[in-house]
Amino acid sequence: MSISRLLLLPLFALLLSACSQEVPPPQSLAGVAAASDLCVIPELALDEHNDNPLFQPQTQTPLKALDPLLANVRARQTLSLNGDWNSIVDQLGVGDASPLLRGGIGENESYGPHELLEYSFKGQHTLQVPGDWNSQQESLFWYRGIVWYQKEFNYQPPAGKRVFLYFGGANFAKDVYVNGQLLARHKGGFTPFNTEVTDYLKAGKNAVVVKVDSMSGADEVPTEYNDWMNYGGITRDVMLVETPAAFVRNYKLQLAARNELTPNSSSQSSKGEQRIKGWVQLDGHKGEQSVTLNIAEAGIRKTFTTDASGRAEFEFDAKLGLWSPDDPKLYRVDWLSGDDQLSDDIGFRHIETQGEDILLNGEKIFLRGVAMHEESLLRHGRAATAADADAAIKKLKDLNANFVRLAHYPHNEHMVRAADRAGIMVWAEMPVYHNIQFSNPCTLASAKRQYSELIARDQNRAAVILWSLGNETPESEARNRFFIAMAEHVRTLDDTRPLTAALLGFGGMEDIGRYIGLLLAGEESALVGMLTSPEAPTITINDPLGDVVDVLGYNEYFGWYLSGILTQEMRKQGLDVSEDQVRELMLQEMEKFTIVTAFNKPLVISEFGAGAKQGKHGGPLEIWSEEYQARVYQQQLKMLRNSPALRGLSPWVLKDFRAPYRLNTDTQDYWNRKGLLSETGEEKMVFKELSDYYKALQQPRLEVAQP
Ligand code: GCB
Repeated sequence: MSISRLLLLPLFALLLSACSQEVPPPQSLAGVAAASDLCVIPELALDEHNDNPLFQPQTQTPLKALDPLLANVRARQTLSLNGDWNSIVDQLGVGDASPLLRGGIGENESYGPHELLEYSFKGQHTLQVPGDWNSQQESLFWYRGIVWYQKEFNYQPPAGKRVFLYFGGANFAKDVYVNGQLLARHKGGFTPFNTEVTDYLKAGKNAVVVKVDSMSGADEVPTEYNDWMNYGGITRDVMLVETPAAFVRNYKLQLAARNELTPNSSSQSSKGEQRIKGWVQLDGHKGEQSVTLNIAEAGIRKTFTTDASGRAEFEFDAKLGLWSPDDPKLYRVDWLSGDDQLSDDIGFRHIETQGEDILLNGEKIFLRGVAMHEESLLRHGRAATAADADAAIKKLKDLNANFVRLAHYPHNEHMVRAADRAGIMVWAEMPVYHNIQFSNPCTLASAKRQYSELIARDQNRAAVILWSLGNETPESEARNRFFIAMAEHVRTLDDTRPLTAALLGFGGMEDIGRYIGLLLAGEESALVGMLTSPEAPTITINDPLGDVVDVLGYNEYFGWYLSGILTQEMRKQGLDVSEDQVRELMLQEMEKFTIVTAFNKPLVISEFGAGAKQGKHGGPLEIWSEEYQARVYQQQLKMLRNSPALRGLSPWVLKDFRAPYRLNTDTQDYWNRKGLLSETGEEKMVFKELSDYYKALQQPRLEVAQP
């Protein structure tokens, strides 16, 4: 075997190239921006080449564009449309094409007993909303495709009011029909949308039909290939929201970034004074309009006059108690404008970075966190309710965490609001996952729009401290341009929160391969002693995306995937080693490794972990055992002490989650087993390992120090 060849192990690069998609050459940023405006049109395009006479697609253009998002809908008068919805599975996608359906399912045609119509919602199939269909019916467990939903309800439209149909989220593409008319089309599985239905509702019986297609497509965000279950359906709350004719549509009320404060500003925390900065947007007003902001507890009452578009921007000093994990103070905030009154609970805090530090209200913090998918701890399937959120928060508290990474897409609003109340800091994320079509302007447009929707929903949540742009995206020119455009977009919408992304880094992998290889070769060599003390590797994070973000996330699986990959490479190079040998050495040596960055920015280890089946016990080298998983954590936590820029952790992952990627039917059985909790929420040994560690970090002496 040639030891020198071990120096060039391509490792993860090999893995990644296997799953890379062909991406066309990068376009200029200007081109991307201009073309992205056109991307609404392809969404509406029909398949004109379908010449099957049975499938003559109708023209399906929604009657109107989507309305801008209404903020804080649960504080308004609402009629919940949650509950049982009738459903039709449309595996072949014929529901809006065949003449045998008359106009198509969305038109919700009614028919007499002797009229032939080849669909009916009157059958026995219902699905619960909010909820994913996969967890509700055994026959739908693996189903990916179209399901039509229908809900009939009685309603008396209130005189003089406007009514909006609001969806907290449904995965992935939706066509929304109200009383037979296509009103809205939305793509994206994890962000809310609404459409005004004032003119389309009747007194008495009404019906909403939604065509939900859980398949996103190669040009979408995310694509189909993700390490999580593509739960389909209307997965979040649906409601009618009533407003006065003119009303407060959205607002942003946050502290101005500390670096924005002018020397003359009186806003210095030492005086207990802050500077509130924000805007309010009215809807339905005529010309300029006055709007009052009342924060009674802080003695604030301000009246602003909007411009003709209904928007007012403001800035003023205020004396406020600041939100923090130790004291998650929320103020009751009231907006008053004409006939409208809207209340919210808002916390105020500063979050910023300074060199390698993350500062909360000017103080250095360490993020004691964990990553989680949006899966319920109370039952199988997508989390959707306030009770789900409370259960997750309770587990985070048991873990002594102050931080959660809501991976890999926006989670529901209940979760973010619960985090606000509980003092759990949140990493919010867009599903720009692995290799998407970075050079496709429509893909960029979709990511930007979804981010706008998320920010419109969550911009007032003190808990949200980081906007993450994406996860483990392989480096390319096109990818870099994509993220520059995304970062600009997000910062334009919200300049008060740092940006992050979970990076990949290959640089140091070769060094790890060389190091472990030399140790093993040394053990076998006649020249024992001469080859056995190579220098422990330093892994440098140098992905150029680090230039774009403020906080560097880094996913590393030194205690899990790396040993297998290294073993294969070493064997290719002629070294006769077993995976066990490599794994043992890796775990033993890991504590000598150092992770550094090429940027003077804070580092969060956004993932590390190992799989374990709850209840499976074995020696600390037996993979899939709880002992092995716990040992990986012990060694990882020792190793991470060496990283000078480390300011937080969100190991992978709170709970085992459904993952069709995971084909080992013995131990995985389509679950990703890296949870601290089993799929039914039982704690594995590693839960205590991490909670004890975080408890020790909570001690005042260690609070701001590295672990
Ligand atoms: C990762 C991904 C995450 C996977 C995880 C795993 O790096 O970010 O989505 O589920 O690894 O378990 O391999």
